Amino acid sequence: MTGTRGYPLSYQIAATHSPQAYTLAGRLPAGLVFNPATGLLSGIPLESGLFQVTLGATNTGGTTTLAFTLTSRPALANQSATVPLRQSLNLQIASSESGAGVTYTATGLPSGVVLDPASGLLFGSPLQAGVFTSSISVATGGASAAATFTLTATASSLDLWRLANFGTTSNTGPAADSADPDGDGSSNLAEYTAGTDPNNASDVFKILTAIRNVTSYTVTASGKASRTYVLERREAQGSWIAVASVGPLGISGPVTLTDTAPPAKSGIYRIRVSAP
Ligand SMILES: [Ca+2]
Repeated sequence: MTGTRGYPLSYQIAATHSPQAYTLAGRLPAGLVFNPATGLLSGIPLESGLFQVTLGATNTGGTTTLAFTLTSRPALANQSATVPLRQSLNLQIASSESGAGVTYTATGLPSGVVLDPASGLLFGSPLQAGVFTSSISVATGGASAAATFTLTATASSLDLWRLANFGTTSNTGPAADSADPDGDGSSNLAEYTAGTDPNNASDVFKILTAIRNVTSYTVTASGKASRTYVLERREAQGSWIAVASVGPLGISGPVTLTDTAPPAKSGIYRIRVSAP
């Protein structure tokens, strides 16, 4: 007979020839009781393992016995967690068991995530994005239970951008944030933000024209869809102040920003581009 720790269980001894009483020898898991008058075994097992007992049925003709194994499985539910790609994690597989003599297994984890079989702790950091349905088990005292642990490792938009442009989500080598594989002077992180192609030196965020009139200063720059552009100005000893803003752009194309009150003396301008 098999039950699960923490869940109600009942078992009626079946015997022929109208038994008058029943016997049970051996140890039952805590929480189960045996009724010798009715032969009913019932309760909620409070421990896991294999329990060897001997059942007996008695009538006027004598007693018949039967060796019987009661399996009380650990409780182990399907469970899930969502973690960011490459971020370290500490996830405890939840079960009814703890302490010495408990063993966990897990298969199908993303690379970078490992299991401590004694504690059921999943640790490390996922190196693959996606949904991983891991088969998990917990065993103690000869009884075991199986379930699934669904681990979702989510990729950020920057991860997905790296994957699209460099075939990897790893922030290393030519795909590193600080790298400039096309040699256009703009780092990968800057190209991600600007929405430009990190593998094409001619596609880079740049000022196209700058025109100073008597009452205005107008700058055009290469614009990309969904990006926002802010023209900022600084005068001597001053701080940067925003003087014009355009975006988010609906489509890619030149973006025009005008300072309608340029300083009488000199000033420095820059354009800040931001991604959604
Ligand atoms: Ca570049």
